[in-house]
Amino acid sequence: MKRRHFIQALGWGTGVAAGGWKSLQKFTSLKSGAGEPLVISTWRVPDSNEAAWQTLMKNGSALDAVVNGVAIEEADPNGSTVGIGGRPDREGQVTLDASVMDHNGNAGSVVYVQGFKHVAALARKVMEETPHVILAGAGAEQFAREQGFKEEDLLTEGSKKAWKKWLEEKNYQPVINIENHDTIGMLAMDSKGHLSGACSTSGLAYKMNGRIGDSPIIGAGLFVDNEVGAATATGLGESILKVAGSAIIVELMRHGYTPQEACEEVIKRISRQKNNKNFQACFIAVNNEGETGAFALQPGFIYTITKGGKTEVLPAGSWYER
Ligand code: SD4
Repeated sequence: MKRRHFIQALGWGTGVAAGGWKSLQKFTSLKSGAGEPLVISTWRVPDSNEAAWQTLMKNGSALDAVVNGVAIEEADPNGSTVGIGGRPDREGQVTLDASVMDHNGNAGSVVYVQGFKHVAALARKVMEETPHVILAGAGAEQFAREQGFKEEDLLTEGSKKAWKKWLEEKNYQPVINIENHDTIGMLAMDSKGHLSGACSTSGLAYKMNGRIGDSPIIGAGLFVDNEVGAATATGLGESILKVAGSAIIVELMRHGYTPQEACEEVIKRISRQKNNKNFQACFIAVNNEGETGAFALQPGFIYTITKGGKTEVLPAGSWYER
């Protein structure tokens, strides 16, 4: 018997009300249906969702959809945590990280990439054109050149100004929510019921040179198992890495948790980390039946979901309340 069925037989399958689980009643999983296309992304990214949706509507695969979708954010110079315009590290260098996974369990990732904004597409190339999963730094950039990716300066005037201002005090504090444009994690289901995901980021503003977060690490910032579901993350990468967040969410779903319950369980584990009131961690998830879930450590996390051609930006529940 699947765990969920077992739990339901015991009569406490949904809406468990104990401690931090109370939000379950407010934020139950949203149901779509296997094979009914859907796109779900971290933060407010309606244009990205629209691009992904249009890809699905033209019979593109879930993988095509997520790579096209996150490319919109990567190309937006106003987004301060993704692609061009992403905030630099302490040395003033914009270094990007990204990962992708497809419905066959294939994975690709790039870390510490400079001068190329479409890092999710580059991660896809790593997945499809190389025998490896992760390429880093100069090697990833050389591969990008060979693959014909456009090279450009990603440090915009706005980012440079913000960095110069930051240098005056050099006060390093992870920002809890950058509500509108933050790391984009996107999951999609296509009409065949196949799931794929992509995650793209410039990481934390003013990070130490060489720092890598969760977003390009398979199992932390992104995980897809077509037999079960998919999850992706945003927030303080260090907190997400330490619990293998996205992989654990998928594993919990395998054992019968709804996407919502699985996101909440992993946030509960993160809530035990030190300084847990001072950083943000957030997850979105979908299972292979098209049910979705979202949950965060702190209030303020929003996500964008597109189903049936309709896009909505919704608030997620959180461990700590306002
Ligand atoms: C990182 N998780 O590099 C990313 C940053 C992020 O909202 O999601 N910011 O840790």
